[in-house]
Parts: sequence; structure tokens; C-alpha cells
Amino acid sequence: MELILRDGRLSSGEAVDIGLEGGIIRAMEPRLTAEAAQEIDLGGQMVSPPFVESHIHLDSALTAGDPRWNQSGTLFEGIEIWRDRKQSLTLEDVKARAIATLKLQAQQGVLFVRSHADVSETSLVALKALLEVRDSVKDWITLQVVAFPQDGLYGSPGNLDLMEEALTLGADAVGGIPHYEMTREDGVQSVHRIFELAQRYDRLIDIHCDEIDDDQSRFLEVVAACAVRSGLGSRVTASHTTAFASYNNAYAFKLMGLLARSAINFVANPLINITLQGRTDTYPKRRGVTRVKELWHQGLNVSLGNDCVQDPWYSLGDGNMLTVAAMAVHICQMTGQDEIAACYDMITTNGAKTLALGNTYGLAVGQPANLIVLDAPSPYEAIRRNATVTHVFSRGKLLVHTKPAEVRWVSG
Ligand code: 17E
Ligand code: FE2
Repeated sequence: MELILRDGRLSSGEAVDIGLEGGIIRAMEPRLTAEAAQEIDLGGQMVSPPFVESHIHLDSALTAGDPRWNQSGTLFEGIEIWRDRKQSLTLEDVKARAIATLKLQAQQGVLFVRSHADVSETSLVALKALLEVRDSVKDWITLQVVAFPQDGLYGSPGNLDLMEEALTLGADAVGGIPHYEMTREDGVQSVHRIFELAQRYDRLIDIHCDEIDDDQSRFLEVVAACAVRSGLGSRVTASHTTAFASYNNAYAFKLMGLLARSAINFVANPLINITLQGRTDTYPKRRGVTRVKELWHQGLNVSLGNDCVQDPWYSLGDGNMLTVAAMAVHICQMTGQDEIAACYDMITTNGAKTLALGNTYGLAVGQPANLIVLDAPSPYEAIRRNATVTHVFSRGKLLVHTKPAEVRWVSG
């Protein structure tokens, strides 16, 4: 073995030594007798597959306040600010901010990322930059890029052509924003068009779907029906779906049956939607997050995203996935032990399903050696304490080592 990690602990609590060689996990046993050139003592800490960032906008990351701050806190003011900011995008500007954000995430244990790239600008500069970044970072982090028409697929006459150009250039997934199209009919048509394009270009689908508190925003049913009819199922993701939290239960119950049939993935972004949504409410004020617990009970795949790191929609954020999971525990009231464990799955294995990573992801012998070590003994403690990710191993090599903060009482 090139490298052995000794005295680790799996999320189940079992002790484990892990042997790595040639970028692959070669052995996992409670006590490995083999020896290696390099050995690292994990001191009983938890080893986990890496975190998966299911939903982020790297093109707008780190632009908060430029050209102005979001005063209303709404999605719509965010879109307007971004419309102004994106006029001055350059390849270098987007690449620098995207790479800085990916590093921020990688050092906190994220090695798989799905980013949206706005394709509403004729230059397609955001998309081109993120495709270049996807290639330049591939030796340490896996990036997927969604072609996302922020201003609507039918918002301007050229937008459909821009989407096709983005797919020709190599975007991994087709995106959309049906609730923001000018009419309900345009929204429905956009979903159909997204499915046609995904089939024609053989790409994944990830739609910003019903990110609004309007209980009449019902594009999720269109996405699910298209997923059933096309057979695309698990290649399809519905992001945000916050209106689902406002639907009446009679409709939500009927919808849940269709969703179960469709087997699509869901991404909730609790940090962002708890702040963007509910802005038109007084009291009682709605929570802006989709029905995560109910989707999970239904057996559907739900994963979580940061959505934003310091951008026109959210001036906070540091790319940490444990913060996202903790926010889901709170807002979705998933405080039971099995529910907290489920929220940990939503930032690891469920994210891998959303990204359709297949057997390139997972902590098992024969898998690529991507894994992280946390300063915590269990997923529950990792979320509770927002544990430090002490070691990030990517492609068989130690990528980042972080020492947990050291506290020393000086008197008293
Ligand atoms: N764009 C959008 O439509 N919704 C969001 N939550 C963000 C960008 C961050
Ligand atoms: Fe988003």
C-alpha cells in the first residue's frame, strides 16, 4: 500500500483501517496487517465519503454588494442585481471567483459539485468560464455544469438558441426556471423543451422549479409527468420546489403519488430559501423550504445545496455542507436520530445520486480514493458541532489538512 489510514471509524461506529494505492481504496478492515510507506493515525475519528454540493451558482459567487446589496431580500431583487452585475463578467472574473469558491468547499470536504451557469447572456461567458474551470480542477474536484437560463427560456427571443449553444459547448445538464417565465403556458412549454433538449443531447436535467411561495405555481407536476413519460426518471432533478410547502394537502397528497412514480431527485437549499421565501407574508410566516421530510418518507431522493456564497441573493455563506444539513434539521424539523442521519445522507450519498455519479462515489474497496475525515465520531456529532473536516483525500492523495481550533482556558 502507498498509504494506510489507521484507527478510523465508519458512520456505523465500526473501527476501520483503510489502505490506498494508485488512487483506489484497496482495503478496508478493522485492523489492517499490511504496511505502507505512509501511515496516518486518525485517532478514532469518523471517515466519510466526501460531501456533495448538489446546487450552487459559482458564476455569481463572491459578488455580494457589487454593484449593490439586496435590500428587499427577495429572489426578484437578486435577479435584477445579477442582471446588472453580469454585464461586466469576463472569463477571468468568473474563473477566479469559481475556483476560490471551489477551494473553499474542497477544504471543507466537498469533492463533487453541481453548479448552475447563467446562459441568458449572448456571450455565454459564465458558461464558458465554468466549462474551463471544470477541466482545470478535474484532478482534485469534480464539477458538473448546468446551463441555467436565469432570465427565462422564453424571456428573450434568443434564449433558446443560447441554451442549444451551451449544450453544444458541453454543459452537463439542461436547466430551467418555469415559474419565472412570463406566462404559465410559457413555463409548461419550457419544461417540455428542456426534456426534448436533454434527450436530443443526452444530458441530465436540473430545473429551478417553483421557487416561489405561490401555491398556484405547479410546474413540479409537469416535470414529474415528463420524467414518467420520457423514462428519464433519476436523470431529472427538481431544485428548490418551495411552492410545494404552500400547496394544500389534498393536492400535495395526489402530487406525492406522481412524484413517487417519477423517481426524480430533489434538491433543497434551506439556507437560501428560509431567507428568500416568506417575504410577502406577515404572520404566520411560511417556511420557505420544500417538504423534505415527507419526500424522504416517500423514499424519494433528496439532497441539499448551498445555492449561494456571498451573491446577490444571499450575502452570507461559506460553502460548508454541515451548516446546510444543520439548517435542514431545524427548518424541516428532522431532529430525530434517524432524521439527523438522513440529513447527513443528503449531503453525501443522496447528493451522489442527484449528480448521477454512479459507482464513481462511495467509501468501499475498489472505489476511487476520495474520502474525508471529520473531527467527530458520528454524523450526528458532525452536524451538531459543525465539525472540522481534518483531512480531505482526493484521488488517493491528501489534498487538505486542517487542525481543529484549540481551546485553552487561561484562568478560572
Ligand atoms: N437564481 C435563482 O433563480 N434562484 C436562486 N435561488 C439563485 C439564483 C441563487
Ligand atoms: Fe439556485
